Amino acid sequence: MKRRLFALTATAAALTLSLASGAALAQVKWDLASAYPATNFHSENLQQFANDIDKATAGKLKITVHANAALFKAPEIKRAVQGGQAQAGEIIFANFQNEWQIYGADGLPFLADSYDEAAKLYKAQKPLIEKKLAEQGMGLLYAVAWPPQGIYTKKPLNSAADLKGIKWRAYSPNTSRIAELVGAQPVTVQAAELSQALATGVVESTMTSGATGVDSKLYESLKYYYDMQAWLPKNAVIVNKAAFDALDKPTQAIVLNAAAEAEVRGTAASKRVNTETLEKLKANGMSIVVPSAQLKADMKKVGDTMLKEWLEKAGAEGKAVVDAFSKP
Ligand code: PCA
Repeated sequence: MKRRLFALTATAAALTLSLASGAALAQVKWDLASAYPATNFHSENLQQFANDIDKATAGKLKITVHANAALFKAPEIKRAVQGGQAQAGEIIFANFQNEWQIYGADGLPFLADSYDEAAKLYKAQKPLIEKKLAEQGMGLLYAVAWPPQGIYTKKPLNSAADLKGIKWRAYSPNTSRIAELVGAQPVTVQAAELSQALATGVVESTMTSGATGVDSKLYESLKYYYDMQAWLPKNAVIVNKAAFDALDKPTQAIVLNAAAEAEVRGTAASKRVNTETLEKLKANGMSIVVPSAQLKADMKKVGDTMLKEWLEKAGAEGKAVVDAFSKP
């Protein structure tokens, strides 16, 4: 009897041992939700990020990228990552401004309107955003700016007054506010539904990048692109903290390293795509227009109003971000 018990215990011990080593070798699978088409430069960069991790971990961490809002719609991705329905996701910060103003800083017209300024603004936002995401049970892996935002229309624009009454597609609180300030009618439509909204006449103008102009074939319904270079909103790749913490240390280091590389690679791609997509819009019959002095001045005024409003809402944190950004 005694003997038998020992034998059983030994078997149990062996089993535990094999399970433990099995656990250490087990493959981890993550879902990464994103909202832009698979051929968009952000999505291609994400896929490369996932491939790099797959390779560096010898297949131990497999990340499936679900592009084009296939898993969650753009505004749902942040909550899905927070709740662990997706271990990771790509969000556009500016979508979450109503939750916390600092997320919207890079969606303010003419605050940071070049790649260099966007990088500087990111530096000012980053410590606050990392802290906020940590409080929400998430981590920031990397962020990449979209190309500068311009105005797409059917008819020529001489000044902001020409935007009065037109149906304006917005993707964020700030892009809706612009419409209100110029007297247009804002309709919120995320990129995944933009082509359809234009085709069905739900909207007839928008403010976005050349990249999204090409992704959504805006030249099929719209004729003009006013190259305002108004702001460069950032996409960020975020991770559920519990999912990240559950990885072993070497795998965590691999993820962070791949993220740092993705940030550099994605930023270079954004710059390249900015030039390429404006060329593509032109090749497809769109007029790429340098805005008139009047249109520029009108939109600058909109930007000034929005910065003032934002600073009122964002309080001391907002002031700290703008001060850090404005430091020479
Ligand atoms: N494209 C995205 C966000 C900013 C951009 O350039 C969009 O239009 O939804």
